[in-house]
Amino acid sequence: MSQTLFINATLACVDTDSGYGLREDAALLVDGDRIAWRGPMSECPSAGGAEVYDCKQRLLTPGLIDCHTHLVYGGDRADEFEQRLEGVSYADIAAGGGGIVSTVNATRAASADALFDQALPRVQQLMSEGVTTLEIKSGYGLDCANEIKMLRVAALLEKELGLRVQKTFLGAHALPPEYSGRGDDYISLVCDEMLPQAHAEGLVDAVDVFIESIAFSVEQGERVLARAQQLGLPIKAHVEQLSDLGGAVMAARRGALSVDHIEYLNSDDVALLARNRCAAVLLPGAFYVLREQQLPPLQALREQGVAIALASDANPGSSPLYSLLLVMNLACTLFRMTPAEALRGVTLNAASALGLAREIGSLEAGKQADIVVWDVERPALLSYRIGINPCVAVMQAGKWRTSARQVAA
Ligand code: DI6
Ligand code: FE
Repeated sequence: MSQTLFINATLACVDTDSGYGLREDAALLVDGDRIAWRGPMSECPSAGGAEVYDCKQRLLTPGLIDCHTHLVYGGDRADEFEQRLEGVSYADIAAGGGGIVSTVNATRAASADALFDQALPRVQQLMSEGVTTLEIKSGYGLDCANEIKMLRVAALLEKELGLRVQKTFLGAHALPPEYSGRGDDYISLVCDEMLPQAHAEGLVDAVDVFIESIAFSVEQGERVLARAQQLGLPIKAHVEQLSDLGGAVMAARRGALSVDHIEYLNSDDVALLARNRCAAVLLPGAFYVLREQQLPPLQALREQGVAIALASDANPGSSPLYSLLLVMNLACTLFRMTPAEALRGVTLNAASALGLAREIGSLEAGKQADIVVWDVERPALLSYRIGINPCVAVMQAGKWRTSARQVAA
Protein backbone atom coordinates (compact mmCIF):
# COMPACT_ATOMS: atom_id res chain seq x y z
CA MET A 1 0.00 0.00 0.00
CA SER A 2 1.36 3.44 -0.87
CA GLN A 3 2.64 5.81 1.77
CA THR A 4 3.23 9.56 1.72
CA LEU A 5 5.34 11.39 4.28
CA PHE A 6 4.71 15.13 4.58
CA ILE A 7 7.71 16.89 6.11
CA ASN A 8 8.39 20.49 7.22
CA ALA A 9 4.68 21.23 7.48
CA THR A 10 2.54 23.59 9.46
CA LEU A 11 -0.52 21.57 10.45
CA ALA A 12 -3.93 22.97 11.34
CA CYS A 13 -5.14 19.69 12.81
CA VAL A 14 -8.55 20.93 14.08
CA ASP A 15 -8.32 18.22 16.73
CA THR A 16 -8.62 20.41 19.82
CA ASP A 17 -11.77 21.85 21.44
CA SER A 18 -11.09 25.28 20.00
CA GLY A 19 -8.50 27.07 17.89
CA TYR A 20 -6.68 25.53 14.94
CA GLY A 21 -4.84 22.72 16.68
CA LEU A 22 -1.72 24.25 15.12
CA ARG A 23 1.55 22.27 14.97
CA GLU A 24 4.55 23.98 13.41
CA ASP A 25 7.60 22.13 12.16
CA ALA A 26 5.56 19.00 11.90
CA ALA A 27 5.37 15.83 9.85
CA LEU A 28 2.47 13.60 8.88
CA LEU A 29 2.46 10.08 7.49
CA VAL A 30 -0.27 8.73 5.26
CA ASP A 31 -0.57 4.97 4.88
CA GLY A 32 -3.01 3.78 2.24
CA ASP A 33 -6.16 5.87 2.63
CA ARG A 34 -5.54 6.74 6.31
CA ILE A 35 -3.52 9.19 8.36
CA ALA A 36 -1.12 6.90 10.19
CA TRP A 37 1.00 9.26 12.26
CA ARG A 38 1.48 12.94 13.00
CA GLY A 39 4.06 14.65 15.16
CA PRO A 40 7.02 17.03 15.38
CA MET A 41 9.78 16.90 12.76
CA SER A 42 12.18 15.88 15.52
CA GLU A 43 10.25 12.60 15.86
CA CYS A 44 9.64 12.07 12.18
CA PRO A 45 9.81 8.40 11.18
CA SER A 46 12.26 7.45 8.43
CA ALA A 47 10.75 7.61 5.00
CA GLY A 48 11.31 3.98 4.12
CA GLY A 49 9.42 3.39 0.90
CA ALA A 50 7.16 6.42 1.38
CA GLU A 51 6.96 9.24 -1.13
CA VAL A 52 8.32 12.35 0.63
CA TYR A 53 6.51 15.64 0.16
CA ASP A 54 8.45 18.63 1.46
CA CYS A 55 5.87 21.24 2.51
CA LYS A 56 8.51 23.96 3.04
CA GLN A 57 6.48 25.20 6.02
CA ARG A 58 3.29 25.48 3.98
CA LEU A 59 -0.01 24.87 5.74
CA LEU A 60 -1.87 21.55 5.71
CA THR A 61 -5.53 21.39 6.70
CA PRO A 62 -8.12 18.66 6.61
CA GLY A 63 -9.98 18.48 3.29
CA LEU A 64 -12.77 21.04 3.24
CA ILE A 65 -16.35 19.84 3.63
CA ASP A 66 -19.31 21.67 2.12
CA CYS A 67 -22.11 20.18 4.25
CA HIS A 68 -25.14 21.94 2.72
CA THR A 69 -25.63 22.49 -1.00
CA HIS A 70 -28.37 22.38 -3.60
CA LEU A 71 -26.00 22.43 -6.53
CA VAL A 72 -27.77 20.01 -8.86
CA TYR A 73 -30.43 22.10 -10.59
CA GLY A 74 -31.53 23.36 -13.99
CA GLY A 75 -31.43 26.94 -15.22
CA ASP A 76 -30.62 30.06 -13.25
CA ARG A 77 -32.52 32.82 -11.48
CA ALA A 78 -30.67 35.93 -12.59
CA ASP A 79 -34.06 37.51 -13.37
CA GLU A 80 -35.04 37.21 -9.71
CA PHE A 81 -31.73 38.74 -8.71
CA GLU A 82 -32.73 41.75 -10.79
CA GLN A 83 -36.21 41.81 -9.22
CA ARG A 84 -34.80 41.68 -5.72
CA LEU A 85 -32.52 44.60 -6.54
CA GLU A 86 -35.66 46.52 -7.41
CA GLY A 87 -37.07 45.76 -3.98
CA VAL A 88 -39.18 42.62 -4.43
CA SER A 89 -38.53 40.23 -1.53
CA TYR A 90 -37.47 36.57 -1.71
CA ALA A 91 -40.74 35.56 0.00
CA ASP A 92 -42.82 37.68 -2.42
CA ILE A 93 -41.12 36.07 -5.42
CA ALA A 94 -41.85 32.62 -3.96
CA ALA A 95 -45.49 33.55 -3.29
CA GLY A 96 -45.81 34.74 -6.89
CA GLY A 97 -44.87 31.30 -8.27
CA GLY A 98 -41.19 32.08 -8.79
CA GLY A 99 -38.39 31.15 -6.49
CA ILE A 100 -37.83 27.47 -5.79
CA VAL A 101 -40.75 26.52 -8.05
CA SER A 102 -39.18 28.18 -11.08
CA THR A 103 -36.07 26.06 -10.56
CA VAL A 104 -38.34 23.03 -10.19
CA ASN A 105 -39.72 23.68 -13.67
CA ALA A 106 -36.24 24.02 -15.17
CA THR A 107 -34.97 20.93 -13.33
CA ARG A 108 -37.91 18.78 -14.41
CA ALA A 109 -37.35 19.85 -18.00
CA ALA A 110 -33.65 18.93 -17.95
CA SER A 111 -32.29 15.45 -18.64
CA ALA A 112 -29.99 13.78 -16.12
CA ASP A 113 -27.12 14.36 -18.56
CA ALA A 114 -27.92 18.06 -18.81
CA LEU A 115 -28.13 18.37 -15.02
CA PHE A 116 -24.78 16.61 -14.70
CA ASP A 117 -23.16 18.93 -17.23
CA GLN A 118 -24.52 22.00 -15.46
CA ALA A 119 -23.47 20.79 -12.00
CA LEU A 120 -19.97 19.77 -13.10
CA PRO A 121 -18.29 23.21 -13.14
CA ARG A 122 -19.93 24.08 -9.80
CA VAL A 123 -18.41 21.01 -8.17
CA GLN A 124 -15.06 21.54 -9.89
CA GLN A 125 -14.96 25.10 -8.60
CA LEU A 126 -15.52 23.90 -5.02
CA MET A 127 -12.92 21.16 -5.48
CA SER A 128 -10.35 23.66 -6.73
CA GLU A 129 -10.49 25.21 -3.26
CA GLY A 130 -9.83 21.96 -1.44
CA VAL A 131 -13.30 20.48 -1.04
CA THR A 132 -13.07 16.70 -0.56
CA THR A 133 -16.58 16.07 0.79
CA LEU A 134 -19.75 17.60 -0.53
CA GLU A 135 -23.37 17.26 0.48
CA ILE A 136 -25.94 17.58 -2.31
CA LYS A 137 -29.68 17.83 -1.70
CA SER A 138 -32.54 16.93 -3.97
CA GLY A 139 -35.56 19.21 -3.74
CA TYR A 140 -36.02 20.69 -7.21
CA GLY A 141 -37.80 17.64 -8.61
CA LEU A 142 -40.71 17.36 -6.18
CA ASP A 143 -42.03 14.16 -7.69
CA CYS A 144 -40.70 10.62 -7.58
CA ALA A 145 -38.99 10.50 -10.95
CA ASN A 146 -37.39 13.92 -10.74
CA GLU A 147 -36.17 13.66 -7.16
CA ILE A 148 -34.57 10.33 -8.04
CA LYS A 149 -33.09 11.88 -11.19
CA MET A 150 -31.40 14.58 -9.09
CA LEU A 151 -30.03 12.08 -6.58
CA ARG A 152 -28.67 9.89 -9.36
CA VAL A 153 -26.83 12.91 -10.75
CA ALA A 154 -25.34 13.52 -7.30
CA ALA A 155 -24.23 9.87 -7.16
CA LEU A 156 -22.70 10.16 -10.63
CA LEU A 157 -20.76 13.29 -9.63
CA GLU A 158 -19.25 11.29 -6.78
CA LYS A 159 -18.29 8.47 -9.09
CA GLU A 160 -16.87 10.62 -11.88
CA LEU A 161 -15.04 13.19 -9.76
CA GLY A 162 -13.77 10.96 -6.97
CA LEU A 163 -14.82 13.18 -4.09
CA ARG A 164 -17.16 12.03 -1.32
CA VAL A 165 -20.76 13.07 -1.96
CA GLN A 166 -23.45 12.75 0.72
CA LYS A 167 -26.90 12.63 -0.86
CA THR A 168 -29.73 14.24 1.06
CA PHE A 169 -33.39 13.75 0.14
CA LEU A 170 -35.22 17.10 0.35
CA GLY A 171 -38.56 16.18 -1.20
CA ALA A 172 -40.23 18.56 1.25
CA HIS A 173 -38.44 21.65 -0.09
CA ALA A 174 -41.46 23.41 -1.62
CA LEU A 175 -45.00 22.60 -2.61
CA PRO A 176 -45.10 21.65 -6.29
CA PRO A 177 -47.72 23.61 -8.27
CA GLU A 178 -49.85 20.53 -8.96
CA TYR A 179 -50.40 20.18 -5.19
CA SER A 180 -51.34 23.80 -4.61
CA GLY A 181 -53.60 24.02 -1.53
CA ARG A 182 -52.96 20.34 -0.72
CA GLY A 183 -49.81 20.46 1.37
CA ASP A 184 -50.78 17.50 3.56
CA ASP A 185 -51.45 15.34 0.51
CA TYR A 186 -48.04 16.22 -0.87
CA ILE A 187 -46.41 15.29 2.44
CA SER A 188 -48.19 11.94 2.20
CA LEU A 189 -46.70 11.43 -1.26
CA VAL A 190 -43.26 12.28 0.11
CA CYS A 191 -43.63 9.84 3.02
CA ASP A 192 -45.39 7.00 1.22
CA GLU A 193 -43.75 7.01 -2.20
CA MET A 194 -40.95 9.47 -2.92
CA LEU A 195 -38.74 8.83 0.09
CA PRO A 196 -39.18 5.05 0.23
CA GLN A 197 -38.45 4.73 -3.49
CA ALA A 198 -35.36 6.93 -3.39
CA HIS A 199 -34.16 5.03 -0.32
CA ALA A 200 -34.79 1.65 -1.97
CA GLU A 201 -32.46 2.74 -4.78
CA GLY A 202 -29.72 3.43 -2.24
CA LEU A 203 -29.77 7.13 -3.05
CA VAL A 204 -30.44 8.61 0.39
CA ASP A 205 -27.81 9.25 3.08
CA ALA A 206 -30.00 11.67 5.06
CA VAL A 207 -33.38 13.42 4.92
CA ASP A 208 -33.97 17.18 5.12
CA VAL A 209 -37.11 19.36 5.19
CA PHE A 210 -37.74 23.08 4.71
CA ILE A 211 -39.88 24.39 7.57
CA GLU A 212 -40.95 27.94 6.82
CA SER A 213 -44.03 29.99 6.05
CA ILE A 214 -43.20 29.69 2.31
CA ALA A 215 -42.67 25.93 2.62
CA PHE A 216 -43.95 23.45 5.24
CA SER A 217 -45.26 23.63 8.81
CA VAL A 218 -43.52 22.10 11.79
CA GLU A 219 -46.13 19.33 11.83
CA GLN A 220 -45.66 18.56 8.13
CA GLY A 221 -41.88 18.60 8.50
CA GLU A 222 -42.08 16.29 11.48
CA ARG A 223 -44.12 13.75 9.51
CA VAL A 224 -41.31 13.51 6.95
CA LEU A 225 -38.56 13.29 9.57
CA ALA A 226 -40.46 10.62 11.49
CA ARG A 227 -40.82 8.58 8.30
CA ALA A 228 -37.09 8.98 7.62
CA GLN A 229 -36.31 7.68 11.09
CA GLN A 230 -38.61 4.70 10.56
CA LEU A 231 -36.42 3.90 7.58
CA GLY A 232 -33.31 4.25 9.74
CA LEU A 233 -32.11 7.42 8.02
CA PRO A 234 -30.42 10.41 9.71
CA ILE A 235 -32.34 13.69 9.62
CA LYS A 236 -31.65 17.42 9.37
CA ALA A 237 -33.76 20.51 8.72
CA HIS A 238 -33.86 23.98 7.16
CA VAL A 239 -35.36 26.01 9.98
CA GLU A 240 -35.77 29.53 11.30
CA GLN A 241 -34.39 31.06 8.09
CA LEU A 242 -37.03 33.75 7.68
CA SER A 243 -39.07 33.40 10.89
CA ASP A 244 -39.12 31.45 14.17
CA LEU A 245 -41.66 28.65 13.78
CA GLY A 246 -40.07 26.22 16.24
CA GLY A 247 -38.70 23.81 13.66
CA ALA A 248 -35.23 23.68 15.20
CA VAL A 249 -36.56 22.57 18.57
CA MET A 250 -38.64 19.84 16.95
CA ALA A 251 -35.74 18.58 14.82
CA ALA A 252 -33.19 18.68 17.65
CA ARG A 253 -35.56 16.79 19.97
CA ARG A 254 -35.81 14.09 17.32
CA GLY A 255 -32.03 13.80 17.22
CA ALA A 256 -31.28 15.69 13.99
CA LEU A 257 -27.65 15.79 12.85
CA SER A 258 -28.03 19.51 12.19
CA VAL A 259 -30.37 22.44 11.97
CA ASP A 260 -29.50 24.81 9.16
CA HIS A 261 -29.83 28.62 8.63
CA ILE A 262 -31.31 29.45 12.13
CA GLU A 263 -31.00 33.23 11.91
CA TYR A 264 -34.34 33.52 13.73
CA LEU A 265 -33.63 30.85 16.34
CA ASN A 266 -34.25 32.14 19.85
CA SER A 267 -31.12 32.09 22.05
CA ASP A 268 -33.13 30.35 24.76
CA ASP A 269 -33.59 27.32 22.51
CA VAL A 270 -29.88 26.86 21.84
CA ALA A 271 -29.28 24.78 24.99
CA LEU A 272 -31.59 22.16 23.54
CA LEU A 273 -29.35 21.84 20.47
CA ALA A 274 -26.35 21.33 22.72
CA ARG A 275 -28.13 18.70 24.81
CA ASN A 276 -29.07 16.77 21.69
CA ARG A 277 -25.64 17.14 20.05
CA CYS A 278 -27.27 18.81 17.08
CA ALA A 279 -24.89 20.86 14.93
CA ALA A 280 -25.80 24.37 13.75
CA VAL A 281 -25.10 24.94 10.05
CA LEU A 282 -24.76 28.65 9.29
CA LEU A 283 -25.10 29.80 5.70
CA PRO A 284 -23.62 33.27 5.31
CA GLY A 285 -24.10 33.22 1.53
CA ALA A 286 -27.89 33.20 1.85
CA PHE A 287 -27.66 35.81 4.62
CA TYR A 288 -25.62 38.05 2.33
CA VAL A 289 -27.62 37.54 -0.85
CA LEU A 290 -30.97 38.12 0.88
CA ARG A 291 -29.56 41.13 2.77
CA GLU A 292 -30.74 39.51 5.96
CA GLN A 293 -30.46 41.69 9.06
CA GLN A 294 -31.22 39.09 11.72
CA LEU A 295 -27.97 37.48 12.90
CA PRO A 296 -27.90 33.84 14.03
CA PRO A 297 -27.55 33.45 17.84
CA LEU A 298 -23.80 33.00 17.64
CA GLN A 299 -22.91 33.90 21.20
CA ALA A 300 -25.42 31.41 22.62
CA LEU A 301 -24.15 28.72 20.23
CA ARG A 302 -20.60 29.33 21.45
CA GLU A 303 -21.54 29.42 25.11
CA GLN A 304 -23.51 26.20 24.87
CA GLY A 305 -20.76 24.46 22.92
CA VAL A 306 -22.85 23.68 19.84
CA ALA A 307 -20.78 22.55 16.84
CA ILE A 308 -21.02 25.48 14.41
CA ALA A 309 -20.61 24.43 10.78
CA LEU A 310 -20.48 26.65 7.70
CA ALA A 311 -21.60 25.79 4.19
CA SER A 312 -22.20 27.41 0.83
CA ASP A 313 -25.94 26.59 0.51
CA ALA A 314 -25.02 26.67 -3.20
CA ASN A 315 -28.35 27.16 -5.00
CA PRO A 316 -29.71 29.29 -7.82
CA GLY A 317 -31.89 31.50 -5.62
CA SER A 318 -30.65 32.55 -2.22
CA SER A 319 -26.98 31.62 -2.54
CA PRO A 320 -25.42 31.33 -6.01
CA LEU A 321 -22.09 30.85 -4.29
CA TYR A 322 -19.49 28.17 -5.02
CA SER A 323 -16.54 29.08 -2.82
CA LEU A 324 -15.95 27.83 0.72
CA LEU A 325 -13.08 30.29 1.13
CA LEU A 326 -15.53 33.10 0.48
CA VAL A 327 -18.00 31.49 2.90
CA MET A 328 -15.28 31.58 5.57
CA ASN A 329 -14.62 35.25 4.89
CA LEU A 330 -18.33 36.11 4.94
CA ALA A 331 -18.78 34.24 8.24
CA CYS A 332 -15.99 36.28 9.81
CA THR A 333 -17.11 39.62 8.45
CA LEU A 334 -20.90 39.22 8.68
CA PHE A 335 -21.20 36.96 11.76
CA ARG A 336 -17.94 37.98 13.51
CA MET A 337 -16.78 34.41 13.67
CA THR A 338 -13.04 34.00 14.16
CA PRO A 339 -10.90 32.54 11.35
CA ALA A 340 -10.32 29.53 13.61
CA GLU A 341 -14.08 29.04 13.98
CA ALA A 342 -14.44 29.42 10.23
CA LEU A 343 -11.89 26.69 9.50
CA ARG A 344 -13.52 24.40 12.06
CA GLY A 345 -16.86 25.23 10.44
CA VAL A 346 -15.79 23.83 7.07
CA THR A 347 -13.89 20.85 8.47
CA LEU A 348 -14.64 19.08 11.77
CA ASN A 349 -17.98 20.73 12.50
CA ALA A 350 -19.15 20.21 8.93
CA ALA A 351 -18.25 16.55 9.36
CA SER A 352 -20.42 16.51 12.51
CA ALA A 353 -23.32 18.01 10.56
CA LEU A 354 -23.04 15.05 8.18
CA GLY A 355 -22.56 12.44 10.91
CA LEU A 356 -19.02 11.78 9.65
CA ALA A 357 -16.89 13.29 12.42
CA ARG A 358 -15.28 9.95 13.28
CA GLU A 359 -14.14 9.49 9.71
CA ILE A 360 -13.11 12.93 8.37
CA GLY A 361 -12.71 16.58 9.38
CA SER A 362 -9.40 16.65 11.27
CA LEU A 363 -5.77 15.62 10.83
CA GLU A 364 -5.64 12.74 13.28
CA ALA A 365 -4.28 9.22 13.11
CA GLY A 366 -6.96 6.82 11.95
CA LYS A 367 -8.99 9.33 9.95
CA GLN A 368 -9.27 9.24 6.19
CA ALA A 369 -6.34 11.03 4.55
CA ASP A 370 -8.21 13.99 3.03
CA ILE A 371 -5.57 16.72 3.13
CA VAL A 372 -5.15 20.14 1.51
CA VAL A 373 -1.79 21.85 0.99
CA TRP A 374 -2.13 25.64 1.02
CA ASP A 375 0.47 28.16 -0.06
CA VAL A 376 0.03 30.19 3.13
CA GLU A 377 2.01 30.33 6.35
CA ARG A 378 -0.84 30.92 8.76
CA PRO A 379 -4.40 29.61 8.71
CA ALA A 380 -6.02 33.02 9.24
CA LEU A 381 -5.00 33.84 5.66
CA LEU A 382 -7.61 31.41 4.38
CA SER A 383 -10.43 33.54 5.82
CA TYR A 384 -8.77 36.90 5.45
CA ARG A 385 -8.17 37.25 1.73
CA ILE A 386 -10.95 37.52 -0.80
CA GLY A 387 -10.59 36.14 -4.30
CA ILE A 388 -7.23 34.38 -4.01
CA ASN A 389 -7.11 30.62 -4.06
CA PRO A 390 -3.91 29.39 -2.39
CA CYS A 391 -4.76 25.69 -2.72
CA VAL A 392 -1.75 23.95 -4.27
CA ALA A 393 -2.53 20.27 -3.82
CA VAL A 394 -5.30 18.01 -2.58
CA MET A 395 -5.04 14.46 -1.32
CA GLN A 396 -8.28 12.49 -1.20
CA ALA A 397 -8.32 9.20 0.73
CA GLY A 398 -4.53 8.97 0.43
CA LYS A 399 -4.37 9.69 -3.32
CA TRP A 400 -3.16 12.91 -4.92
CA ARG A 401 -5.78 14.75 -6.87
CA THR A 402 -3.46 17.30 -8.50
CA SER A 403 0.11 16.76 -9.63
CA ALA A 404 1.38 17.78 -6.25
CA ARG A 405 4.99 16.80 -6.79
CA GLN A 406 5.40 19.43 -9.48
CA VAL A 407 4.04 22.08 -7.18
CA ALA A 408 6.34 21.02 -4.36
CA ALA A 409 9.44 21.10 -6.52
N1 DI6 B 1 -33.36 27.57 1.87
C1 DI6 B 1 -32.44 28.02 1.03
O1 DI6 B 1 -31.66 28.89 1.28
C2 DI6 B 1 -32.51 27.28 -0.22
N2 DI6 B 1 -33.52 26.32 0.08
C3 DI6 B 1 -33.98 26.56 1.28
O2 DI6 B 1 -34.85 25.87 1.79
C4 DI6 B 1 -32.95 28.17 -1.33
C5 DI6 B 1 -33.44 27.43 -2.49
C6 DI6 B 1 -33.83 28.33 -3.64
O3 DI6 B 1 -34.14 29.52 -3.47
O4 DI6 B 1 -33.83 27.80 -4.76
FE1 FE C 1 -30.45 25.30 1.79
